[in-house]
Amino acid sequence: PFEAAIFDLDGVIVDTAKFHYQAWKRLAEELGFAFSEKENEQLKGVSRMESLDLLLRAGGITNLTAKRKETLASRKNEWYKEYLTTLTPADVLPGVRSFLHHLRSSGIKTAIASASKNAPLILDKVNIGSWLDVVVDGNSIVKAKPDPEVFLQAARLLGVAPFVCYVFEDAAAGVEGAIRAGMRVVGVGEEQLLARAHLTVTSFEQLEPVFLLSRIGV
Ligand code: B16
Ligand code: MG
Repeated sequence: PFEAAIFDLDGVIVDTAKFHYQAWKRLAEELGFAFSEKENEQLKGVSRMESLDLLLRAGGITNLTAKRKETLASRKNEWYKEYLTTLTPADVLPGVRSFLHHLRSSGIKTAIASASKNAPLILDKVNIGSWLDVVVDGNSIVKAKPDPEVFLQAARLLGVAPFVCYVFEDAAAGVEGAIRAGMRVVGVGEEQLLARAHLTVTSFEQLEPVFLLSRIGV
């Protein structure tokens, strides 16, 4: 059975993943090292402070105080929020709105499960709040993906069991978290990066919504 669709936000609903990368790259450059898109892949879906740790490790920087790390993370977040000011409803990724429409008219519940503390701001800017039953984000969870917490909380708030949920994720950490939550996962992105997903699509546009619904068992 398929009763609920749980969406990651950054990189699935809206292309904010590129802004995260731009801001982390800018921080790395300021600290004196280059940071590639490939290295950035492991930061996707991971919390802000854990992302910073991964970035510093990639740059060979150790022994920073907690206070210095806080400063660096807020610097990155200020730049990220600066990039977000350009966001409009037109930045919702191709096929997402019509997929949400199909789900809702088939009686499927919808939720966001994001690691981001900026999720409310982003959802407000792209104006899709009315398509969603539940939003769980970085402000209400303790353990970041790959921990299943964010997905389990979404299912609980939707009032459904994990096994009737499909999760849509662009990050390996998120795919892992959804599997640990006992849910089925559709990877959105490159198949080799999301190998553990039950099905992978390159975008919501790739499959006609009706076809996708039948593929995943409505
Ligand atoms: P923030 P998602 C995640 O969002 C991003 O993929 C990840 O790159 C980011 O570090 C994390 O949110 C925290 O975001 O700094 O805005 O609180 O993909 O889970 O929607
Ligand atoms: Mg994501």
